[in-house]
Amino acid sequence: MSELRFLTAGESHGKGLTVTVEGLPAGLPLTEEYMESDLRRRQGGYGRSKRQQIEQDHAEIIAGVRHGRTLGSPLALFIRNRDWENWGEVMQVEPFEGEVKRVTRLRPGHADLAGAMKYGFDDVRNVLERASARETAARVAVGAVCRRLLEEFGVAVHSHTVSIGDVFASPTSRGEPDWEAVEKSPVRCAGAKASERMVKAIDTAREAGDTLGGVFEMRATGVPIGLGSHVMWDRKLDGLLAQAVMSIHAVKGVEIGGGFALTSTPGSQAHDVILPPEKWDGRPWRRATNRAGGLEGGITNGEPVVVRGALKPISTLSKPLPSVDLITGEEIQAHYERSDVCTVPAAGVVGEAMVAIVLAQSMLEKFGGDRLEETRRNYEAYIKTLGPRGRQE
Ligand code: EPS
Repeated sequence: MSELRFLTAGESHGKGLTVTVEGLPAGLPLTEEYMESDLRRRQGGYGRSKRQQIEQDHAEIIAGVRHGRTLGSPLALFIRNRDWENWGEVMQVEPFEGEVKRVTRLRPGHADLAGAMKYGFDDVRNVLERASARETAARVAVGAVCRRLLEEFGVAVHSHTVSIGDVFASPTSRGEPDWEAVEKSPVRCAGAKASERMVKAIDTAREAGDTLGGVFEMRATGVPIGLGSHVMWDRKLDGLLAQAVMSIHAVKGVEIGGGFALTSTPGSQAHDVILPPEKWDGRPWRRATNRAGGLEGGITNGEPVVVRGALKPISTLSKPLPSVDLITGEEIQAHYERSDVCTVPAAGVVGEAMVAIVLAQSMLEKFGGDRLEETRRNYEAYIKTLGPRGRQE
């Protein structure tokens, strides 16, 4: 179990989201302003619903920071839901005497049915409020804090859209995508032509009352060799990353590096040749390729960590699917209020947060430290031990 952990709370249309982050070292420079850009990026992307015009997510620091630096005490954040004001009685905390309209028309694909059965509810709102991907705003705030920590060690985490519906970005070979182009694209895809086609696909889906899924990819650079471990199943970093990315709402698949495609290549073309020291570029133990996605035996190998998430299409459809009423058992059409048409661009930002959280956890597990200088000292001492064993002082 890692030293760094966090808990979120909050309903989609409640007062707001809260997060408590425990286990950060003291002395890490951190401001509310630093978290703004990731929160803004999560709200964007072509295909989002009108909800994002209501919200302007801002994470207020309630505890754990003094004079711009972490204290080593729990960090507490609060993100207000602006929309809450429009949901006063429906989401009121105090007992409510009047009649509130219940949600009983089950949406196939959402947590509605299973959640109502599990918790014994006769109003699906009690499930959908927490099952909503609104919760990812809190995760992105934690992800930004972890990104701040990783930056201190030269680790950067980016993401881009690989596909939306049946439109694919042209495959990037070994190099990193052009991250500036990604951030400028309305669908967070580096290729201008593919971006255009993705936007069109979203428009077509919207007109048809439909939704679209896709694939998003996270790439973490500057990750040192040796995070995670081969010695026990629950310490394998690829497994931890897969769980973290799979936990993002609507994700149905996760791949590391070459992933499923590696199954159809012979072994001679599935692995990454180790280069001799003359060919290293300042970082030890470089490879000719990175099909392993930076992970071998559940341990980082020094190459960029590459994780992809597969997002199913959002289950709330403006042209709803046939369904059944939770109370009467009657055949009806599923519930619809409003919904995103596509959230793949936003999912990439959430994916970055989850990858940053897992990497920060494993960095702290390996290097420890109650204050940042201690973590840094341990990190630097370890880096000196890398390199061919016979050539060390
Ligand atoms: C979200 C807010 C929600 C949804 C979305 C994520 O807003 P509302 O329910 O008020 O329209 O747009 O949630 C879902 C995709 C879902 O299936 O619940 C957000 O802030 O990201």
